[in-house]
Amino acid sequence: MSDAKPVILKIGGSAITDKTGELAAKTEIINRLAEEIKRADLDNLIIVHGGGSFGHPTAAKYGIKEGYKDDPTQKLGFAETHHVMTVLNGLVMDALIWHEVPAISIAPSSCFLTDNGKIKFFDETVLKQMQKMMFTPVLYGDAVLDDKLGFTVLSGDQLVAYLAIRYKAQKIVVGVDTDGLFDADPKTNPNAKPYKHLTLAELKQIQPKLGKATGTDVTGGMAGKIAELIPVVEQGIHVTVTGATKGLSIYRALTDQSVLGTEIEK
Ligand code: IP8
Repeated sequence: MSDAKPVILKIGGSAITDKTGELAAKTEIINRLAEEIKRADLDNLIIVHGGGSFGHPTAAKYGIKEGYKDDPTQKLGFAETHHVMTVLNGLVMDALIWHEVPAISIAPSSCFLTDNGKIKFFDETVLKQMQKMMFTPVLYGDAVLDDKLGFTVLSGDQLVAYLAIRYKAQKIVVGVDTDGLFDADPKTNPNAKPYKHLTLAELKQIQPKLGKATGTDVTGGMAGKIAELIPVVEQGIHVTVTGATKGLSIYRALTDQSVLGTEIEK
């Protein structure tokens, strides 16, 4: 049984899928991450992954984030968005279980409700029981029902922030497709400079300039993702943003070793 504060790992959709395609998973990276997670061997880890080229294009096609507009095709779009997320989640679960991580998937659409896009209700009963028994819960950005909008998209980043604050996380590790946060997009600008360390005040200053994602992203790219983390850093929770696409960064970050990336603290 474990009552230890959890470590929360967010695996960005951009790291485990090709966001310029549709339904394009990077299975080699998913497998390597599973190996690193196994090697880190944490008792109280919660994993949350993003949507990448699975959830985002489908959600965008049907306007799921903006809510239900009395258009019956949107209902099928909602079902499809949730379904493609379960397909990506299945690939992540396959890899974790293959590497002998006792991981169990939790579908956010079945236990979270939002109100105008913000989490309003969470039935934590099953997650808490999993933690007590030292399973590794795995959640993901999902299409969820919303009190005001009918439905919407709940990002993995909002889930991470919510769970981190609710369970007073030890720390958060965010795995992305770059080596941390940069002052420009390092994929298109060779002069982009990395931020190695950011205080809360500095994070607030740079957040609006962090820019959009490559490909379709209904939850706001890097700027939107980091905005979700500001309240977490305000609570004194340490955040490491590092590359999930390069070997060992996630293992090293999970086991408190130095990594190429950005350390964020209050
Ligand atoms: O990639 C979004 O999750 P995110 C999930 O963490 C969907 O923003 C359904 C687009």
